[in-house]
Amino acid sequence: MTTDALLDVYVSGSPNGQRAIIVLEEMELHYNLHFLDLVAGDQHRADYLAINPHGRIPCLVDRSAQTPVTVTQSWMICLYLAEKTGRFLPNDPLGRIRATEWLFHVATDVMSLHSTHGALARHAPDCPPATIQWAEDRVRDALTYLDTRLARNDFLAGDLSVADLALYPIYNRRRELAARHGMNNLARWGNAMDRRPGCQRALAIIRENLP
Ligand SMILES: N[C@@H](CCC(=O)N[C@@H](CS)C(=O)NCC(=O)O)C(=O)O
Repeated sequence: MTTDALLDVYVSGSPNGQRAIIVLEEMELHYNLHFLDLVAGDQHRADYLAINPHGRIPCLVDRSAQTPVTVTQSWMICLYLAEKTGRFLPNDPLGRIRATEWLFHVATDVMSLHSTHGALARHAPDCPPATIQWAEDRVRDALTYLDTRLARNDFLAGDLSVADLALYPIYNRRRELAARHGMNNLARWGNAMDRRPGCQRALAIIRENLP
């Protein structure tokens, strides 16, 4: 993290925002951090909407090229920075397909269930408890599949890749669920991620900047 870098990142403490910081720290990039308070509505301010009209975080602006590049969607920020640095994405075509496949898997088959359950449990007071339990069970199923995958692989795509970096902030919110269901392979993977200095720096930055 720095104050006059050519990369600007706009985040909050949510898993999608954390994902961008984790990737930036793991890739040892210099960047200007803009931490938005979503409860206060920073994402709706005109100066931010001029950067990302969708009014969502995260958003990355790369001013290192002649024409600045703005990238939204935390998954695309993962891919963009992996392409830019040549890190956490294999060079060989098959390895690249596998890492990208697992990145998409985490985005569509894990994050979507995690978000749905979180939204129902926190923001839908009239939702029947059985429906909330059903949604939690779908998160459990998604994590169980990852646990099975990690029984035979150290990391999702074999070697450490952007897919693992992208999963880490979701796992951090679901540690208790995974432990309750005895997902030991996922726990071993989580411990390996916990030990990474880039992940540790990212979590410290998030803690320091929470509103
Ligand atoms: N699919 C997007 C999701 C972006 C998103 O929904 N961000 C939320 C925070 S996690 C946000 O900015 N919410 C602000 C709002 O809804 O006003 C991504 O992965 O980046």
